Amino acid sequence: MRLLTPLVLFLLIPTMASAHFGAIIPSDDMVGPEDARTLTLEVKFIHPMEGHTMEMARPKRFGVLHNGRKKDLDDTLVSSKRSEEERTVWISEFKLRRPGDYTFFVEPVPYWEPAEDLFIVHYGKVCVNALGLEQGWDEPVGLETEIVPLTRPYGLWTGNLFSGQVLLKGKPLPFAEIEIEYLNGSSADGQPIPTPDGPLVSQVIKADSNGVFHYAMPKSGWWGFSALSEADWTIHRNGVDKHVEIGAVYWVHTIDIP
Ligand SMILES: [Cu+2]
Repeated sequence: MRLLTPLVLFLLIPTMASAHFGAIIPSDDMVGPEDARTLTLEVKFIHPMEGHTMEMARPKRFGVLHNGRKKDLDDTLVSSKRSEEERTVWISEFKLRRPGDYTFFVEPVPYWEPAEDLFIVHYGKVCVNALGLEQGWDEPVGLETEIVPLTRPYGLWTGNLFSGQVLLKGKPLPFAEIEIEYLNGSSADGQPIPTPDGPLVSQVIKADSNGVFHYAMPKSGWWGFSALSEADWTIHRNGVDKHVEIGAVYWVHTIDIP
């Protein structure tokens, strides 16, 4: 039995309940004409359901797509130690000047994960609707891999179905596997739910032959969707070429019907 242990551990790794998620969490997903127009965005690398934060280096790229134009926001990022674990997260203040949808996106630097013997790069996205004009949310950013929403990704009730399409190099990724996690503690009352066991931590669904998936969100708060692929490039580490897991991550917010 003893000899089997390393093999068993190896087999367990791909189905580990605890999933990594790159995240961009804005202070709101909808900003009306009467609201304060400064958004605060938190860029971080987390295990959303279990409430853990990984250390995050300054992202390689952070920007926003609005009205068909991409704007670089690297300069706005300020490091912070907000999490209980004293890990670095990145904060950006952004002023919404014009109406329309703002899709924020991040490309982190590769994160070395010794437990999986690979690097992780999660391309994160989130959309914020501004000042009453609902336009732009369905545009791709043009990242190496990304989720493009088919459901308008803001103003969602709890229980709504969220649909999206997974793209890899701009093309639909057939039968992509998508992990879904709830950002625990992000409900309207701010009360975390007790961390569930095993398969309840991450939900897992598969896209259809066009890379399209659907999921109904059962609680108010932020929900992360992550579709993982293996990059066709590797990173040299201590003389060995290591695999790179690339993730297309998208975040949406739901509120309860009053
Ligand atoms: Cu981790």
